[in-house]
Amino acid sequence: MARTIMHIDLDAFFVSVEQVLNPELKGKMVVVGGKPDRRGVVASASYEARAFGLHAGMPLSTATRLCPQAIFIEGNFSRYSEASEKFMAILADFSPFLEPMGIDEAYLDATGFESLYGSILQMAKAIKQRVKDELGLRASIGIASNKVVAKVASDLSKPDGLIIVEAGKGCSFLSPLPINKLPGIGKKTEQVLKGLGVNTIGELANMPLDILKSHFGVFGEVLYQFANGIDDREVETPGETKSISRETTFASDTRDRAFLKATLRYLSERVSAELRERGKLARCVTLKLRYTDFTTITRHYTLKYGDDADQAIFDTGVRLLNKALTADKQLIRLIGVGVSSLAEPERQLDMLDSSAQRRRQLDRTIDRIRKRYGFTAIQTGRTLRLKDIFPETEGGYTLHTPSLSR
Ligand code: TTP
Ligand code: MG
Repeated sequence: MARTIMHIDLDAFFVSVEQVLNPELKGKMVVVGGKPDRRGVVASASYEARAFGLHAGMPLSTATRLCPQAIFIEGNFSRYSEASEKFMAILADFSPFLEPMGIDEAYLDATGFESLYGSILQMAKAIKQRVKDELGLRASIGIASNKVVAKVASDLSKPDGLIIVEAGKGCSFLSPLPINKLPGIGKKTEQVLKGLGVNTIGELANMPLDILKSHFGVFGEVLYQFANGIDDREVETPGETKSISRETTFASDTRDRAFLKATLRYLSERVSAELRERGKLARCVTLKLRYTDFTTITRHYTLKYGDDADQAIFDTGVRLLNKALTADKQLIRLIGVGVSSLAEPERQLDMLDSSAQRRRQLDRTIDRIRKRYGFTAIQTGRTLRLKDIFPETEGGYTLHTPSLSR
């Protein structure tokens, strides 16, 4: 099912808060960051000042030269964090699936919420209206079926904007835009890409993946996916952990069952170790596979009782994997395993099943040894297969998705 993801970002946030407190500043060239005779940089510039080329990160001395008539304000962070809290509280009224990103931006999963407000457009307008009425601030909103497209859309819509990108249109929406509009592309990456003759996101989307990988490593894969409008990152609500997952992308696509299972075993062990560390049991196990053509599937299985044992998570993952391998014949580029429906352990269940209790005791002993000597100090026959393939570090194997190698 297509998701509905919103990215909401306040316009010229620090400056706008100052303008609410002092309406005389409205409609003027205003810079928050410090007095012009100070060393330091622009934190936020009003859109009127941006017309002179001012932007965040620019030295105040340059800003003064470009726009001497601007009003420079020192700023007061406590005011901004207070406004930020109120802003997030408004958003939380619209959907509990809210992921605050920075001080003035958030992702909101609005899937299924549209009908509550008539339509997604009405919902977005209602958010903008409340932010304006209650805080005096303007919010720009991008709506799409994933995070990356929603973020680019909100940026492009600024100021006071609203852009909806229909499901399936993400790629064509991004295509004509310059590469620096894509999240994650900083000055350095932009320069390398330009050197390769890549100026637009569409050109990046059409680059052979191997070339991107040879220049940027694992990040090349992310760039490729984002440029093609692919992004399956969930909106993650902070606070209590609702799910735990680990995944990795293979150096080359594979259907080698033993290797897939060895990787799945390792990922399952990492997931269950974290479950035990957090003192939770999981009811739902999810397998994620991405195929050569980038289609991604997830398959779930609900356990009868909550569990945190390596073997239980792995066995369920393998069952889902076997089914998926029978159903689809493509090579696999990514495998992941996750758990959700987390609950506190109910100890009395252990008493009924002494083998489960023994397994748990074994897992806990292994956890203690691993804490002391590293994750790979103890391995099952299955994960030993990975020894020759993935580099080993003290913390475990280094998989090819660095952020997920924990
Ligand atoms: P942004 O949302 O990046 O910028 P903005 O809200 O001022 O302008 P717009 O979104 O309309 O483009 O950042 C939010 C606030 O974070 C910004 O008001 C000030 C602060 N900030 C810094 O202090 N330093 C920086 O380099 C950036 C980018 C932001
Ligand atoms: Mg902003």
